[in-house]
Amino acid sequence: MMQVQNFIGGQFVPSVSGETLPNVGPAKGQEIGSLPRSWVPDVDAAVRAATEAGKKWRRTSVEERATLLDRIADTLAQRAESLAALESQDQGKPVSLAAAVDIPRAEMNFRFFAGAIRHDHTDFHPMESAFNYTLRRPLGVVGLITPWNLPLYLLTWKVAPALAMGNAIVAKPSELTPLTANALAHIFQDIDAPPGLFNLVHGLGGEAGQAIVEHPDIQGISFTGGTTTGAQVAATAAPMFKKLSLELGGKNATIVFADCDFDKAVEGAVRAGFANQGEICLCGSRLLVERPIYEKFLEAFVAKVAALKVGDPSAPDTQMGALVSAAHRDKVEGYVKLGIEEGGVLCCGGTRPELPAPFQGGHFLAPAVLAGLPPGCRTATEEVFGPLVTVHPFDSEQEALEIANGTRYGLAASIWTRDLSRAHRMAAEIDTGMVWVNTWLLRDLRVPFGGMKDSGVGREGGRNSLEFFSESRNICISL
Ligand code: TXE
Repeated sequence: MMQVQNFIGGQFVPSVSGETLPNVGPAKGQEIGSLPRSWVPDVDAAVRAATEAGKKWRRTSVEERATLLDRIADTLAQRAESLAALESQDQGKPVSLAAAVDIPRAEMNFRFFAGAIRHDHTDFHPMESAFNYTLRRPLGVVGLITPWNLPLYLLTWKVAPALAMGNAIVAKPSELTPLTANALAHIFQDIDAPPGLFNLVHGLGGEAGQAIVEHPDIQGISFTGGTTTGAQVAATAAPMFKKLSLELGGKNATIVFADCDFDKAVEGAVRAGFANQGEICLCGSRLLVERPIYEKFLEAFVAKVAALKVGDPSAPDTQMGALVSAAHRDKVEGYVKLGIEEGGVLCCGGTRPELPAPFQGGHFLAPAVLAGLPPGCRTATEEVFGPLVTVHPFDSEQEALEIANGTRYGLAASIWTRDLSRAHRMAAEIDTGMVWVNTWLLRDLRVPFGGMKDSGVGREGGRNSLEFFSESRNICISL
């Protein structure tokens, strides 16, 4: 049993109240440990520690900060195997995915931002009688609130640039996945990072999370999670004029034209639809296929989805693990049912697979494909965030765009076609923050990452992160 604690001022401590929350493992549906149920007193202590540490940290050199980030990356690399096993056990994803994606990306997040500040530059604007230069100063103490789908990957995506720009941190991971955040705290302690630089407060969103957002001595909030929660966070932070970054939900379209590389597009659509059990905000949960190849593509897609190996996340050949919680599995099951009620045909999956002990109590769901739904129905426009893809035919670029843009979200899309003029045309018209062409989830950490509409506000990545986690100050010197 893993009883994690808060990490405040460089020490592991229980919550002030002493209360804890259970941590349930998705694969077996059994308790694997506990986490502190923190609230205002715990957040206060974390903010005090961060404020103290931040006074020194903001005066460190770029090289000192980059060196710390590199040391964290080195330690993450050394502990990669155990971190992958921990992430898989906590979140339910296959250990192969955690080892190939989550943990290497956590390491890369630190290495990337160490490089970003070593090679950064700011602006200089000469005038006739004066010149202007821009200084970037840290915000001070920042609150980082992260979700359960890519726990370490998304936490480090915020921790690295926040530290790189001289800030101190109060972070709260999802109460559903505390373990790798705890392991990161151990890394900070093991490498003797300045105490109070990185503080971890576990607990419920409406308690510890809310306390972080409303704390008067936290200058900025970077949030990744659901759209509904994002609205609550914004409502609290906005009147306090805190800097705010919101990376929220998505209902992304995979758009396949008849001239595509057929096998590559099928492979890409399956990966986009079901990677990480479909629990990625970038997942292609709507598949739009040009009518001439619709039947053939649907058949090939369903065959590959039905063949995905669902089961023990720790088994090397498992392709889809367990959903993060029983409640989330029930939510996805509810959408499968709704899809059928809305007129969809269930082509495969959507049921609980029969698994041998000790997995019979796990939160598993066979990946589901629903065809024949009207593109504007609830199942095809609301974020499900699980292993469910709806498939729709289209007859023109215009129709594909209308379907793709016909939801409240605007995060990502992928387009599969050999006609690159068409790809550029479509990419310019799709209302999303990101578009992939003949690929999916290929990531360059320098590019702007984020969405529009109900998918969020702001961009992360490269200079976008450095600018979010700092205040630009223009200084004008008269000649
Ligand atoms: O997110 P939540 P969850 C979507 C997806 C998913 C839904 C809910 O649809 O089903 O969001 O997922 C903290 N003040 N995405 O439950 O609830 C909470 O404790 C401050 C897409 O993970 O938004 C957790 O740490 N904090 C997303 C974090 O917010 C609060 C990835 C996210 O929790 C809070 C995950 C409050 N009032 C879910 N309430 C993506 N875009 O990647 C909760 N929290």
